[in-house]
Amino acid sequence: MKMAKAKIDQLFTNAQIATMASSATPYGMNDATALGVTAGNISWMGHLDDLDLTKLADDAVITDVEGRWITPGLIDCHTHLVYAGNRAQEFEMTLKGASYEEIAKKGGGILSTVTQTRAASEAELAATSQPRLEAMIACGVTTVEIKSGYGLDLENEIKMLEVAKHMGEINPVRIKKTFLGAHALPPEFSGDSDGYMAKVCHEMLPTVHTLGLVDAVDAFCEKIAFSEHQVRQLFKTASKLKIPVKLHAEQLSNLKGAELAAHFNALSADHLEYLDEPGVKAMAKAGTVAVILPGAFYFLRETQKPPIELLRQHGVPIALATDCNPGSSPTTSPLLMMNMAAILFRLTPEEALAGFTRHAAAALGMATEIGTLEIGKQADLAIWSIDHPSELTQGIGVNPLFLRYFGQEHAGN
Ligand code: DI6
Ligand code: FE
Repeated sequence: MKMAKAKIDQLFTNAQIATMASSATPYGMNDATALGVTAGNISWMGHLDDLDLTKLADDAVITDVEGRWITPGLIDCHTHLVYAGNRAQEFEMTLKGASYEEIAKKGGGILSTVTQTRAASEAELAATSQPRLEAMIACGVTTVEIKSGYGLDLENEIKMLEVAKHMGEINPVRIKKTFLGAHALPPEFSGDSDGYMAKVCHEMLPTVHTLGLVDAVDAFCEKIAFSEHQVRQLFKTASKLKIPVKLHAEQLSNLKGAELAAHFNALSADHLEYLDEPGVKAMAKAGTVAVILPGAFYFLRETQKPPIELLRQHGVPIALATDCNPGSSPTTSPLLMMNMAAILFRLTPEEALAGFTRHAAAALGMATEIGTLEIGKQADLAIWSIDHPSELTQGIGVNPLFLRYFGQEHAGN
């Protein structure tokens, strides 16, 4: 068999390793100082002196990282990275005192991004989104989830998901595609949100699924978006099609979205500022990951904080993400989100890093493949010029990335 003969083709030496695997040691640190990769997978960790040299390919690349830290590549498990235009003018209006409602009435808000995204060709949409993906890659990101939800009709939702897929094909990064047709009510369905949800369930979701464009289904469960009852219809449809679900829940109020998500064994419930204890318990029971989005909390000047201590007490895994979007979290920086999560919500630096690695992998249903440094997993690595992993969370807008290694890029060797 090919695998049995395969040798280490990339070796990193003189490293300190934060595996982020759940273990007794902080950051899953082990005492290995070298890490070997075979065809894009982690195949060996240990001390160089103990390496059986017959296991090393003759042409192996050996990289001395000079004492730097290796962590899993970062995973951004909640983004709206593909969109056209920007909402900087709305930002100016907000600072002059305009409310969200006033801005929406003047054609702003999510629907202004919908108008601009619909007007963009596939090529334009890809071109305008590409710098955001590159910025994430430059921060050590190796996997990005991208949601649709600025098309809100079949043609434009397909366009967004095709762009996301294409970006994964031309960039050294793994893209997971989430269908968020139920993000907002499109203008042509004004006053008929049940009618729109029926279209999402009976036409849009089955079609994008048949086209192979969907890894998960998401919705915005909120008074200004879709009700618990409407989201239930969507999740029933997704379950029939065997597509995993996730939910924007409890961001601005408590509509019991997290309990609904848990009922459908959701991969994650996201935002969660207004989450209560029954919701936390339901998530714990279902194994649903809590995705915390400090960028949106900060940018919208929210004051209600997600119940971090309750999540800890009930053992709910906490992931973090950028929520990269033009309206409520215009950022591409996971490291900045880690700092905000620590300062605003008192996550520890270790929890913050686990939030962008191990738990983010679980929020995408990929816990067995990525998110920790373990033998057999993808060799998605971020190598940092730091003295200790807590520095990743301490810095504000600092990026100490030294090198990023994306296993899949080397899988064909
Ligand atoms: N919650 C949010 O914070 C974003 N979407 C969502 O469901 C906002 C997206 C936007 O304003 O464009
Ligand atoms: Fe979001």
